[in-house]
Amino acid sequence: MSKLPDGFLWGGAVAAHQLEGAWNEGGKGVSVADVMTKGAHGIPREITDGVIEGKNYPNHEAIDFYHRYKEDIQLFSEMGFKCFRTSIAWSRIFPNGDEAEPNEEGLKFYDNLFDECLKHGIEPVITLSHFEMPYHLVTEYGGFRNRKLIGFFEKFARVCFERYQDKVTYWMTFNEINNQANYHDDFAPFTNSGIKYEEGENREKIMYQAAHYELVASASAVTIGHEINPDFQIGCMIAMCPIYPSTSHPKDMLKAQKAMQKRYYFTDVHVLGEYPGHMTRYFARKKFNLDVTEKDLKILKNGTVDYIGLSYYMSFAISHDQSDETYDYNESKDLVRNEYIETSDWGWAIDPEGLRYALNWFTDMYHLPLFIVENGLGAVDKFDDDGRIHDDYRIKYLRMHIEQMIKAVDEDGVDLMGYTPWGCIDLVSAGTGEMNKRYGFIYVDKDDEGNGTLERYRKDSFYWYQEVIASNGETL
Ligand code: P53
Repeated sequence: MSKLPDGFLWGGAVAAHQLEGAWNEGGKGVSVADVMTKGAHGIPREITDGVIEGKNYPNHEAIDFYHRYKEDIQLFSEMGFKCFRTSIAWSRIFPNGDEAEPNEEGLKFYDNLFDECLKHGIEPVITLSHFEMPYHLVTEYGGFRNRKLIGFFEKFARVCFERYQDKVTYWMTFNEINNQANYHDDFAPFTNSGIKYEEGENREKIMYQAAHYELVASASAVTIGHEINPDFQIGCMIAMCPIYPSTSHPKDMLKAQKAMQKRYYFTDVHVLGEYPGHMTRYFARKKFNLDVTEKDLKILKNGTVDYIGLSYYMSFAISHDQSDETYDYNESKDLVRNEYIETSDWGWAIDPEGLRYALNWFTDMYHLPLFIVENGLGAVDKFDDDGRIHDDYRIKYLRMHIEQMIKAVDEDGVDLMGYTPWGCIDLVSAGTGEMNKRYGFIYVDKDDEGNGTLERYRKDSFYWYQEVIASNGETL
């Protein structure tokens, strides 16, 4: 007897900009992902002023899913996927983001894609905004620092909900909205919110303002979606990296708790429809004077989510700073290495128990169904002499996490909807732009310089995951 419920949504997850390619086909506009070059571990991706000739923009072609999706969905079907998580590239639907009418060719592409999934009995799970807003919204409006973006997002959401109301039931609004808690780096504010900081700006205040507009836009979309189809399940999407105290020193404990509050208040607003007291007091102490209207607060209250989508890759650890009694969180400075945990080749802490902890934490805090919509190991894969890819390291990582996930459901009573490992087919890394940081069950022949046949190959993990799904998690 399986310990997971019948109908558990096994599948895989991707995002439009990381696999579709065809960046300027079908009437698509330039997105924020199209102006990011390739970086590497420790080397940030450059955010260029528009698309500059001669630079390496890995998302432009990606793995050409736009032209090959039928073949790829066939492979997902072969693995037994019950669902497939992807996103709708906003700039395929509204190339500039502020048009009066949507782009029919873009809408048609997703009709075809969702039909293809449904044909194979695969439920589409759709993120509306996954690091790919139209670049025009950055240059013309300053991204989500501008209140006008709420209206543009609402319109985009409404068009998608109406068009796909009979094809898609599971939705998410903003992918990993809380990544921008790290506003010290340029990456997350740009990918989450389309924000490019000027020299000397108050980065933190601008981030909180942008996040507020996004939270309002999200809540408004939830309300619109439920009006269009009351059966819609609309979730938020949170990047879950639990933050542990580095020791049992009470000040480390408190520091970890305060850090968790700063990194996860986004979830409180999505789920409870209001800001927690620690945040309103923090905004007041910092004299941020955010633009938050009475109407916004009503929208937040009315548009609470149906479930929490989460990514889980790693945990963090933190220690207090002797000189700082405020316990304010600085993600790029405060985190320390956890000596009990090994890391991936990209420095991400591998911590399967952390997944069980995270699932319990969300359940205790919010009492909502959860959906693990990303988890996985980025690794370099090589063909062996027998012409195959023996990715036992990936199988090991996933097995350990699925074991903890099952304990959370079976022993702890967590209400879990499904599990979609990240990058079920190799794709462009979001953080570094590399192809070589691979997550897939399916190998794609393409390297970091853009060379390769784009041919697909089944890795060992492909056959392993097929068994996992067929046995509903019994055979690991
Ligand atoms: P890559 C940071 C921390 C946790 C998740 O990431 C993150 C990031 C951003 O790098 O992103 C999510 O490709 C995101 C995906 C992304 C995936 O994790 O940097 O939702 O778009 O590809 C893995 O290895």
